[in-house]
Amino acid sequence: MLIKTRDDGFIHPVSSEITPQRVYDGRRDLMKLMATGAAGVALAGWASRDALAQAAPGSGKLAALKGGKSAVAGAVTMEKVTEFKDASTYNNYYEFGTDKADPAKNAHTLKTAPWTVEVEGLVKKPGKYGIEDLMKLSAQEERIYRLRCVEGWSMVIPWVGYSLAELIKRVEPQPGAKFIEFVTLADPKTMPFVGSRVLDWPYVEGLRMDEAMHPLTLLTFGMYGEVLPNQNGAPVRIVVPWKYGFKSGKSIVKIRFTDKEPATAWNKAAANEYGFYSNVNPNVDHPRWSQATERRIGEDGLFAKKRKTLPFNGYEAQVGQLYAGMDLKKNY
Ligand SMILES: Nc1nc2c(c(=O)[nH]1)N[C@H]1C(S)=C(S)[C@@H](COP(=O)(O)O)O[C@H]1N2
Ligand SMILES: [Mo]
Repeated sequence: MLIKTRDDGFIHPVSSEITPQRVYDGRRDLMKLMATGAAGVALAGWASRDALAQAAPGSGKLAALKGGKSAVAGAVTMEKVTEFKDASTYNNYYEFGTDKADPAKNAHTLKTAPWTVEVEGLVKKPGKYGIEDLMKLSAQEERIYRLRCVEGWSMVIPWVGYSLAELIKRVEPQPGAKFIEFVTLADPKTMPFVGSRVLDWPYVEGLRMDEAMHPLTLLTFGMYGEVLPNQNGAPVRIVVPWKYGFKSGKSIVKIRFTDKEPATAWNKAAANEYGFYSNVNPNVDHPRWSQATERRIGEDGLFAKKRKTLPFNGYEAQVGQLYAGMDLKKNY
């Protein structure tokens, strides 16, 4: 699966290979269908979706879809996907304002082409990647991940990208490289709140090398079969599904390999509230609120029940081993 650039510099996905958005619009019906009889198929994930697509009325085109399958275990959930409208209008992107509606209103000023990502620090092959080359570096696939924000809400989003590990292997980390730092764009001309004092700009995030190498860590270029909307971190962001959302830095311009734990934006702003690890953990409260439950965006009607937050956001089977022997209360 590939996302290509048109000659005019505008980037768009190859739609025949990516699940079109209407698939998600119709997904509620598919889920209902699944609940009534096709339950066994539900366990099989994507294969089942193709089968169901054949069964779903008016969605004949879906049956021909082949590109959406993820090769990475645990990279697809059969939970109901959040509406695109919600995922692209309820955002955290403080460079464009602190209100959830601000990024969708303001991020049209972000200039995503041309765009380069610099790979530097403790690697044998440092370099600058144009966004188009970065997109083509490895086969892209679609993965449906939960994203759990530290503020207590969550979404289920079909992301498009490839494992960050593919890039890491390509640039050959030096033996001393223990962490990866992600530096995101801080452009006061196009980002109205970069002058504000909420955070120390640029927004920086980081991962330990084994976390960055974990196949679930997705270098992300698209969602819902399209390139990322600006407010979701165009043209490239990271998605680390077992960590609180703020670990998933948007609009990345630098990937730096270091021997020291990077100083990250929220940790610098409030170290007692936001740790470096920030693995989703229902047993470790935020100092000002519980992390035991979450509100799924799109389900916030009068009778909507809160969901129980799962350790590692439900990805414990895949990533728990990374933290064997670590005190996760201390390393929050
Ligand atoms: N550069 C940058 N990246 C960021 C943020 C931000 O303010 N600036 N917010 C983070 C937070 S708190 C969350 S919850 C997720 C939200 O991603 P989404 O809007 O695509 O759901 O982005 C993260 N990445
Ligand atoms: Mo967040």
